[in-house]
Amino acid sequence: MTRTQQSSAHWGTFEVEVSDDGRTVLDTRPYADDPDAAPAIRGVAEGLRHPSRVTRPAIRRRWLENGPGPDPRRGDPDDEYVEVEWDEALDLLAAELGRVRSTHGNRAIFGGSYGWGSAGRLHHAQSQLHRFLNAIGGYTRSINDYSRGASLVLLPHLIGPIGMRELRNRPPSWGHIAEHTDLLLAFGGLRQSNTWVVPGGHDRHVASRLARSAAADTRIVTVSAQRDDALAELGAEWVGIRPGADTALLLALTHTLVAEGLADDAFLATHTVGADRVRAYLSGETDGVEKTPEWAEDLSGVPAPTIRDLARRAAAGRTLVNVTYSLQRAEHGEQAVFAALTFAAFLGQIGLPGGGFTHGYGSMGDYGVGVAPVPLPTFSQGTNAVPDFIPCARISDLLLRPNATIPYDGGTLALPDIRLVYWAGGNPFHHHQDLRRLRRAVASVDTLVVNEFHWTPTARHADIVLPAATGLERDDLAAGAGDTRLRAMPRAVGPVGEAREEFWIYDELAKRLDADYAEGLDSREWLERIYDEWRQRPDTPDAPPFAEFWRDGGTPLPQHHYRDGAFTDFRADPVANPLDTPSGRIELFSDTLDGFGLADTAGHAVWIDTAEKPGSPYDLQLLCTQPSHRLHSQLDMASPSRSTKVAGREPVRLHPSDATARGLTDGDIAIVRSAQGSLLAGVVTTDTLLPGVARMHTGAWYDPSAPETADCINGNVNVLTKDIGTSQLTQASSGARVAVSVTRYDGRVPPVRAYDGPRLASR
Ligand SMILES: Nc1nc2c(c(=O)[nH]1)N[C@H]1C(S)=C(S)[C@@H](COP(=O)(O)OP(=O)(O)OC[C@H]3O[C@@H](n4cnc5c(=O)[nH]c(N)nc54)[C@H](O)[C@@H]3O)O[C@H]1N2
Ligand SMILES: Nc1nc2c(c(=O)[nH]1)N[C@H]1C(S)=C(S)[C@@H](COP(=O)(O)OP(=O)(O)OC[C@H]3O[C@@H](n4cnc5c(=O)[nH]c(N)nc54)[C@H](O)[C@@H]3O)O[C@H]1N2
Ligand SMILES: [Mo]
Repeated sequence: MTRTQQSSAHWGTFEVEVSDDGRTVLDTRPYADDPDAAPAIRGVAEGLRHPSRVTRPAIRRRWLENGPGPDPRRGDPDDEYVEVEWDEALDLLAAELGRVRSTHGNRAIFGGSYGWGSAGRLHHAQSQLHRFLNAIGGYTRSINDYSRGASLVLLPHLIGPIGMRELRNRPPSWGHIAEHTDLLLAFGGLRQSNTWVVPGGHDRHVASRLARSAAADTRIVTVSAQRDDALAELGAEWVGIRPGADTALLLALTHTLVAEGLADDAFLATHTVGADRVRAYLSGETDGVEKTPEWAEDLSGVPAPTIRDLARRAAAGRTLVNVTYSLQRAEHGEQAVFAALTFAAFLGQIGLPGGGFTHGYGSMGDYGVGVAPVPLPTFSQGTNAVPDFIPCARISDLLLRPNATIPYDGGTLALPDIRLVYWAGGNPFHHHQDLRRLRRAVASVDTLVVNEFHWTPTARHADIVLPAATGLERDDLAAGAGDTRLRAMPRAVGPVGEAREEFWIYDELAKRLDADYAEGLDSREWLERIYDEWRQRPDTPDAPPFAEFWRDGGTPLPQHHYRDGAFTDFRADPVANPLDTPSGRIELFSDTLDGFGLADTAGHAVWIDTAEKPGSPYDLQLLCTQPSHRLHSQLDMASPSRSTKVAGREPVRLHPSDATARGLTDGDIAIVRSAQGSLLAGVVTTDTLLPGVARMHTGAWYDPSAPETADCINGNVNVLTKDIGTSQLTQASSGARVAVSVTRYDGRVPPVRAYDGPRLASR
């Protein structure tokens, strides 16, 4: 008799079938109530026992023999690791942490550790690492994210923290859209596969189903370089746009509103500041260039009549302007968000049912689906005694430029001299740009420590690798925003090999360093404690005692559905319900931003041409998008992700005309090059792309094992992307696109070794 239980992941709630001896996970499958489950779920069981699992603590031989210090060979695929007993690994690591602390101070420890980790409120990788590092005196941290890092810095200046919460938690729901919205203008499309992911877990994937029902009443226009960025069933109109040109299009749409008397001057006068400065910029008074549809056509490829028509249609009914995160994950990406907010303000529908501005449809599965009206249980991180931080996407700058300063949000940040990096729950050799540069960066530290499930490319650069128990190998509880239930996540099987809970790892390290991590409780006792603390809060629902919660597999979470959308109160009375911006209104011109005096930021939205664009020899614009069948790099080794590969590696999509011009057909292997590096990819042709545009998903495991052929022979796009901040204001990731060349590869095809793990020796 097999046993079936539930578990949670960022790709959703799912069912786990365990063998009758309780030792093996036989299958993982979608939860029966989930109408649109993520394909990745099928790969969880396979990932759990995959040969790429880290099963014992391992130390890189060169570090073990030579001691800590910079080493240009970090990440060498031929490096050998020595498997050791836990005690030896923990003693070595505690001694090294102690050495760095006493010689260089705690600010020499970088514990930012950006990444998605796993679902689960107690065993949250970053919270646990941060709690441990805080307990030993603190660490240099990182802030913001790779997702919407530019928006997170820009938008608070324009709409304030209140506006930020409204925008994230209270967008018009799909129901509102169906009821009220005539036109949904979707910049960056509405990709179904992106809604399969919700941080923290998700009961029922309903976003694409709701979008489908909204489409019966709402005209959807997607603006993107790919026609299939919207589900075919949505019947969306497609406006093909040159990637990176949205700001120009949005400025021309706003120009048309002004030129044709369609702008809502009353709303602009009462709810915004700076509309006059925007008008002066649009007319060319500011810089001599009028932002007409003809001007935007040259830059974007969208015909001027289409632009005029779109502006008129937007003004004629209830219009919602949505921008995906991808638009701002690029050089000057924040300007697209700024311009979209400006256009929505000129339409004057912000705060009206089904109208205004949203930022999350098509990017995150919980957007517009519901919000968690109560906080969720959390494991406290303690307090950090070190004040230093970086915006997370400046990791290579941090390691390569100790003691330098970088501009950020109107100020300057001094970069500490980092000697030890500890990563848990993230994969920078997946997520960061320009991996050649990142390799040079990690070569410069004394010690790199990684806790991992798998021998990821990041683990294979580490000096100390500690095997962590996965979400199926530990007890936890989980819920995502908008979930209907706080779920128990009982462990399904024991950890593989000698893998341990990270809770145990940090407790052991803390003891060796005379610090207190666990307050005398074990992880199971902590689970009960964070649950009880949550249950006793006055603002949480009437939840049962822990034993009952655990037995029932969970407890309902109240669902709050706003009757209306974001900015309703502000719209109704901007004096009584102001935003917390300097003016109390939406700032279409911000004196604060203007006052920063930055070359790449003005007080209002501006068109700034990017340095990175197609031109000889890198004549194609490569979009780097979120993968459908995995979460970033997670589960890339399992069948759902592998089923998407072409010629045994990550596919590159090309327009048939671009493929033919390069002598390429489906199934060929191509070499893709940029100014930063090169990779091998399998060719797929499709006319759903604009000519001149190519596309690859992120997340293929970096494979540097045949450098004579390419920097990565498995198709990790981040060997191609450029490691520059979005701007001096926001300093976020610019990973969404890069100029590349694509040519046939007819040479010897080296085998992919990314999932094999390193050479291991034991004592
Ligand atoms: N070029 C380009 N690059 C991008 C993007 C892009 O659009 N273009 N997108 C960016 C975005 S938006 C994001 S969010 C990032 C994502 O970047 P990451 O979040 O770093 O990517 P993941 O593959 O999810 O990495 C999570 C890692 O944590 C490990 N892990 C999971 N749970 C645990 C745990 O409990 N403990 C420990 N120790 N480890 C655990 C997994 O095995 C995995 O290796 O990528 C960014 N990179
Ligand atoms: N299945 C799955 N879902 C995911 C993730 C995953 O790894 N797997 N990751 C999650 C995470 S962490 C995040 S942050 C979100 C990210 O969400 P997004 O950043 O919105 O997702 P992307 O897939 O990178 O981009 C969406 C679309 O934007 C279009 N696009 C790119 N550049 C431009 C441009 O300049 N202009 C216009 N108009 N369109 C452009 C592309 O055609 C692309 O298909 O996705 C989440 N969802
Ligand atoms: Mo993200």
